[in-house]
Amino acid sequence: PIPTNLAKLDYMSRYACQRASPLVCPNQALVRELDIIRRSRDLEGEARSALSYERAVSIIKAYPHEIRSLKQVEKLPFIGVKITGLIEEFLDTGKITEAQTINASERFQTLSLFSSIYGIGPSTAIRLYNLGLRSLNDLEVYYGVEPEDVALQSQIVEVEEKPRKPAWQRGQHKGDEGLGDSWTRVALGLREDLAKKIPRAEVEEMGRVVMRELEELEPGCVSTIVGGYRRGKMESNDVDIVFTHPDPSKVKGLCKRLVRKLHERGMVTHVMHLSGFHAHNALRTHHWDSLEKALTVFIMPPSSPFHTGVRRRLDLIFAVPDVYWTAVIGWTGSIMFQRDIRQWAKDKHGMKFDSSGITRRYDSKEFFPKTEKEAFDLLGLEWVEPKWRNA
Ligand code: TTP
Ligand code: MN
Ligand code: MN
Ligand code: MN
Repeated sequence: PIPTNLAKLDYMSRYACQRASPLVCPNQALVRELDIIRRSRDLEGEARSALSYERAVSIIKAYPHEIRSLKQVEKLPFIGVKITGLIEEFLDTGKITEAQTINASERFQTLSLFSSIYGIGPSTAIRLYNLGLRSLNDLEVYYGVEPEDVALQSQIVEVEEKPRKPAWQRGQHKGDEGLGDSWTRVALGLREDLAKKIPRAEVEEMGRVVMRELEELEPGCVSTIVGGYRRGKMESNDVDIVFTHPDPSKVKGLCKRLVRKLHERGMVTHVMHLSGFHAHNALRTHHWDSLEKALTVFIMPPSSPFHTGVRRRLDLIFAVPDVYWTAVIGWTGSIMFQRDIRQWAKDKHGMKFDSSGITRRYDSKEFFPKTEKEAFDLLGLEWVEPKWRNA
């Protein structure tokens, strides 16, 4: 199915938010090869190079035909000399030697493994690699993981992170250096569960279970399940939910109350980050943090037919009604789609966009879209269905 306004979208655009990017594209094998190099650059701390590959991959994801000749890609943005050479090799041989070499290397495999642990980012992974560690067992010994780290915690584990740059300023690095050794021990204990993907039906059940608890706490809340689920992924790594309440005064403090309730019911076992309207956010200089959010570990209650005992990552985001739709857009992603909305808003409209609002730069006027479509309209963007935001 092709988006109805595909004609108005433009796969040649430099902005991912003007392109239609499906989950699976006609050039998926090429994308997979280039993405190995992208991940390797990322793991090696070569952020600029990683971003170049990310942009190249993203433009190919939106290319609507199978690529059979270099002529098809020569006019695409972000496809420079280096990438053109790699595509040429792929067209000739069906593979990219550099990607295959990287993929087979012990270093890449080990860094990938280490950074798959929540809270371990590239530079920690490299440090551990340089210490000679190679396996998860090595990590457990190094961090002194005890059986109780692996066992289900009955007591809530709060791991408050240091303030750090928002995701879009960090590239894809999740949690690097933000979390300490105590969290890493917990994350190692959870790794088998958190590595398991979440099917759509279970994502939906998690949404229902959480909403039932929230309704008891504060009737009348509304929510949208966002993240990869909303973009159509068949299996997610976590569940992301944005909430609001028609009465803005009911939203403040609700995130903490919900997390406490879920914890009391045994459904939330860990909380990695709980944030609200801190004093330092009152000036709204720290927009990303002005939504209340909790990054948690959830376990389905025994009363649910989906109860398996597998622990899941659950992100809860609370927004006042004024910024609900910008929060939904931001947390629907993809990261690249969102990053380019921000860039587009700045370049074309002198506006600042992020999950916590839309602000005009010159007079700081804030805009409060009443729907998601209205937010796109405000930014002069064609509507893009969530399942076409897999940039
Ligand atoms: P993620 O949950 O990290 O990723 P995802 O849902 O796209 O895919 P999956 O969970 O299956 O791996 O982030 C969800 C979206 O939220 C992401 O596309 C961009 C946005 N986001 C932020 O705005 N800030 C953040 O700190 C993070 C982690 C994500
Ligand atoms: Mn903060
Ligand atoms: Mn997600
Ligand atoms: Mn998430």
